[in-house]
Amino acid sequence: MTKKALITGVGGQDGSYLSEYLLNLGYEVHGVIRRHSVAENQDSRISHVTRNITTHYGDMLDVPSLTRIVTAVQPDEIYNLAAMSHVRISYDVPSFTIQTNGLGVLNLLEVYRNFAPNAKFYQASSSEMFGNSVDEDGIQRLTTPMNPVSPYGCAKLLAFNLVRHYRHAYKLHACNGILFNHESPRRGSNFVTNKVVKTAVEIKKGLKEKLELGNLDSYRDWGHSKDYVRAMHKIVNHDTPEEFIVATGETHSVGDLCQVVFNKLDMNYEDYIVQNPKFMRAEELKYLKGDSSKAREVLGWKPEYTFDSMMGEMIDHWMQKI
Ligand code: G4F
Repeated sequence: MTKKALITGVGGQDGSYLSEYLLNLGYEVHGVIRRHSVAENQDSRISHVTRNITTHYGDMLDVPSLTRIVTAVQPDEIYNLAAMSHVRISYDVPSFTIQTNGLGVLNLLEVYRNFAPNAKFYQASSSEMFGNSVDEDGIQRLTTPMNPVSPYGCAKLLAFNLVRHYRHAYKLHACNGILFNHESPRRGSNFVTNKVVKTAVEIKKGLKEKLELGNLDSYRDWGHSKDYVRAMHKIVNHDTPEEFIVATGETHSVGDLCQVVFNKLDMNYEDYIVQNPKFMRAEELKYLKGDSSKAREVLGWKPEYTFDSMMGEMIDHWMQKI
């Protein structure tokens, strides 16, 4: 029988790659989209697959819409990818962030347990939940304490704990994937990787003179979204509902990222970068490097992209587009 997947946040980077991945596996794919005043922005990342998936208007804060969608679709798998996903902006809209990324997940869990309790549930948890906790050897693992440093991280930790609680209390197949940063040409251009690549290409083509950034000294473990959506599917289809970390195990500073990208375009990044306090955070998460050995050993997952091949793909994308 054809399996049905319901993806909240289907219009985002991960939602678009996950839709493609599940369609290729033969799934019937349903996605929840939010109304946007610019109609084209609602489904710009999934316009190439909208004929093959069914979209439903809904919102994590609107329980009637979630109830209507879950009841009608009766999904086998629910992937909750909906979120206010920008960490710096979460300091500007803390209440909205906590409501959407925290209480919104509670709404969806309630609808799930009441109307589709046999489904499997995946929650997009985040390495931002660790905050500045790191083990002595410089790695975050499943056992590393979680001490978030942003409204975004606090909300994600609330959702993470709710998912575990619902699993135990109501015997649901509800899992958390703790995903470290993951990028692609489809990443919003206000996240640092795509911002650096897009602006560097604009500079190369003579359209801009400078790249304004915030903190250059923070480190991130950057993987590719396409690799990470494969992990989501493996996590939810594992025999038992559990937590998994998805990460490359490599870390690079924002400064290193700039150096790699500008070098690939035969430029020296130091000639173009200006620091602007506007892009700094009230409290910075300084360092991420994840241990994904459980996902590799238990699920047989491993990334196909390297940092270098991912950056190459993103540069090619913007070189063609601009
Ligand atoms: O690309 P970023 O905005 O990603 P961030 O904050 O790490 O969050 C991403 O990864 C999380 C997983 O850990 C996800 F949960 C979350 O949804 C999102 O996908 O920033 C990366 C780093 C930060 O240290 C930031 O301070 O880049 C630094 N940075 C320096 N200048 C900048 C800039 N970030 C942005 N967005 N813009 C700048 O101009």
